[in-house]
Amino acid sequence: MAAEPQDDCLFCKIVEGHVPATIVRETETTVAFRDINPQAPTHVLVIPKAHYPNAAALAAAEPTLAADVLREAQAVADEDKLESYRIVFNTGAGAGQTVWHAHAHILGGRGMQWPPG
Ligand code: IU
Repeated sequence: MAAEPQDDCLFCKIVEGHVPATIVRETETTVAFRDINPQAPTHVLVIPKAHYPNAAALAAAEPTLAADVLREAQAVADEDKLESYRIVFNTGAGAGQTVWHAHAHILGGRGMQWPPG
């Protein structure tokens, strides 16, 4: 099932080029851009071009596209020469999700703590 762009979605607007972003990679199905409020030396968001409200909805509807997002996470890490990195999918407001278009945070370039905050 294809997901249509949403008029009120910031990340759909980035995909369409209507809102600026520092894009680091683009494929047929995904876009990767630097987070405007970086939490690590590398903080890139990888998003599917198609609109899904979160990673679970994306994986349920288009597992191949979810895999594309994960593949691009590694490509971002390779480009920034990260030996280790963290992938975060905040899912739901209680977990800190603020943008309702599925996105993977790719964080690296510094030490990480566990458990996360
Ligand atoms: P979250 O997992 O939904 O909280 O992540 C949304 C991210 O989108 C957050 O880290 C913001 O800094 C980031 N972001 C952005 O990169 N560009 C924007 O124009 C906006 C948010 I609004």
